[in-house]
Amino acid sequence: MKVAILGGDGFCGWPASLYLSDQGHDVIIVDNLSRRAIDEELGAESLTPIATPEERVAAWKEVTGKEIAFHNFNVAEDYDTLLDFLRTEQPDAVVHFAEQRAAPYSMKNSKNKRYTVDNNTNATNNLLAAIVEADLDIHVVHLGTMGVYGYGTAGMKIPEGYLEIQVMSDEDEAGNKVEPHPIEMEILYPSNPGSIYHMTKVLDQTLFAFYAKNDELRITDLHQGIIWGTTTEQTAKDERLINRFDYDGDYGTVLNRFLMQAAVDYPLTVHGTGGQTRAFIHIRDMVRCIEIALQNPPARGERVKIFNQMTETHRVRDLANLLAEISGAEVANVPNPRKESAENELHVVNETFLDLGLKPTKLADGLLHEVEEVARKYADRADMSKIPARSLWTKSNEAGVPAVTADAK
Ligand code: USQ
Repeated sequence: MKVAILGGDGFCGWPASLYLSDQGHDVIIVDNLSRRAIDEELGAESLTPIATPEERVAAWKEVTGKEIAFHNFNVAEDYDTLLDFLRTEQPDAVVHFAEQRAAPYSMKNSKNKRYTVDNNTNATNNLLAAIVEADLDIHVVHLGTMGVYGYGTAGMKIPEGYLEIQVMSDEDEAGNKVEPHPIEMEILYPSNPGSIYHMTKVLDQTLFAFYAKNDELRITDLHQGIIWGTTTEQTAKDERLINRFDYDGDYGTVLNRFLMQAAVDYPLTVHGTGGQTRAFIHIRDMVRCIEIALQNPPARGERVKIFNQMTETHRVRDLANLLAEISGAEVANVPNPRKESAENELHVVNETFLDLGLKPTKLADGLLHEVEEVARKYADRADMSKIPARSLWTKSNEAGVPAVTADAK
């Protein structure tokens, strides 16, 4: 299958590109290197030393003999280039990772809020509009988020995208009064995003539903949980193929941050009570899920397929306590910079991927140490001043959150 990976230089895009190439697919990466530019803007680097995209694809060729093409352009801004690219390459599928993915970065200031909304929604709309204009039948696989649902429970497991509901009506279709009777329908699960970033993925859902209905585009939206791990079988083949490892307060995600903090003897930064429960998936399962989604596209005219891409749920404080137990790390409860429920339960349906053959890599499988080892190996590259999360959801979060110092913006 010929697959274009938009955002193929990023934390998920790069290992997914390598995995698909390794499975024999013809992979083309499109990326404008915006994530690397944000590293510079924040003065925060990946803990692992990542090679340039050119070095990466050359190393892949050297190590495996397989070619991955790389195109540098901005999907959100260069519509004509995107359209030409699709017309020339005519990929069977496009995997769309080309979005700003950090909740704290999106909440930092109004500039970042506007950038995240502009970038993410334009990237998605440009892709969909270009596929229609090019008149191509391309399956779009999009990396969405579990965060579109919010993290509560309504006394039921969160379904895969759609909710069957029943409403009572005392009117018929012509508006005449009749005996109250139930009407059944299926709707997108009510959205409840907790950040501007998560909100852009809600907007994406509406774009997908429209283009699937109006233009019969074939679209799969993957509602992914928090990734943990950094290494896949492919990224481990050569140091030049290494994946990025974010540990800073804006881009680092919770479990990888805790593992890095344990490795460098930094007290684990539990926000508030740590009662937040979230969905997780190992990076090796993520790449496999992308391939499974590619192999199971919806038919033309079918509604958007939505899969919950997660394998287990954990409470933040349980993760911190587990790491404290196995690595001797200290746990620090810090004031929560976010506006989110202090405590929540989370139960999620994830049968589709399991039925299609995913064999989950669970926390219990011993890979926690592998991540800590990677962090320990590159510990000398860590900048401790970048660890605290300083992006505040509202002004009222200010109390107790570490102040920004001149060298730690
Ligand atoms: N948290 C801590 N301490 C930390 C960092 C985070 O207690 O040092 C807490 C947060 O307050 C939050 C939870 O851990 O309650 C998760 O935070 P996170 O930074 O790991 O994840 P989040 O900001 O939600 O975003 C990440 C990815 C995003 C993806 C999302 C999946 O950056 O791209 O969509 O996870 S999900 O969380 O399921 O919506």
